[in-house]
Amino acid sequence: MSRSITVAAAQLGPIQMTEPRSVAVERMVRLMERAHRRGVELVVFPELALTTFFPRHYHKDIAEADHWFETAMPSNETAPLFAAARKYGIGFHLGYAEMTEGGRRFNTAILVNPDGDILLKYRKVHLPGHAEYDPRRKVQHLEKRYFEVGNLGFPVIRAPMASLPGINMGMLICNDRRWPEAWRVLGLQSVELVLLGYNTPSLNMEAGGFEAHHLRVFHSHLSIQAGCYQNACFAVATAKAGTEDGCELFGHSIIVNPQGEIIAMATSWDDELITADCNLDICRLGRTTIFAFERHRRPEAYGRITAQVGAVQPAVWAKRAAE
Ligand code: ING
Repeated sequence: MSRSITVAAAQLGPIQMTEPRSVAVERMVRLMERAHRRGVELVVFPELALTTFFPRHYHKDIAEADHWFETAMPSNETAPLFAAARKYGIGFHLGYAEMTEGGRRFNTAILVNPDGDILLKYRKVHLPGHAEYDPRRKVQHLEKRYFEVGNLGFPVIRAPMASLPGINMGMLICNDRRWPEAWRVLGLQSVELVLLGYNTPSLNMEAGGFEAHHLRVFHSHLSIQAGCYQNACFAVATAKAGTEDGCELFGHSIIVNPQGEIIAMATSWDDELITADCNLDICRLGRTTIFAFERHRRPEAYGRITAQVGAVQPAVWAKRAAE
């Protein structure tokens, strides 16, 4: 009997600044109902799924952004999600802005089972963008201003989900997907299913040079497909999409298998559910052959990866004087 689970990316269309959490949660509950009708057992919502992507807005006093954060999970506003999970017997992943009791701010994701247990929490490690107002940018990207670097590492948990007694699940958030180190830390914990949400502008907002528009989606898919192939795992990658307060985010949510193949993709930039049956047993081929880490990895050659932050200049070749 194969270890199979039916998963869904529950892509969200835009959430405007003025849209209350209750409306976003209602939209997500509708997507869970649709997921239930399709026999889905685990739903993945986007990064910062409860609000607009507020790091595009500058606040001199970051406390002015506190209303974008959740101080409790679940809360009154998010309780309907937990209720729907219980009603339909569906697990879910939710990305949101977390304010801890001590007042620390993280870009966070949780994995919740149908009983409402929070099985895993992850706080985004790779925060793109900048911390101070950048006048050169058409749109700000102030994640480094509003969030601390995640302090939970890249955890993987083996937990019951759907009809299976145990699935190895881990999470990434948005920019993390572009960093192979993040995927490999999950892979070194035998991850089988990576859940990730993203909010990614469809245009390059930095004044760093021209980038053809189609490359935005290409780079996102390339990163996820490579991560899955090189770590022999599935991924469910869910966008918040559409135009939020004039800023366009691309959709193209995907579900990817351990061969790096896209097995489902969203085609709208609105609320959309894409689903796939994932036979987790097919992770085994990569893990026992080309990516049998214990047989093939050579950590003694990888020192630079943790010893350095930025790149150094290479040695310069010079022709040897005749001996
Ligand atoms: N968004 C973007 C992402 O990594 C970005 C930021 C876009 C970085 C394009 C580089 C290139 O998908 C978030 N929220 O990380």
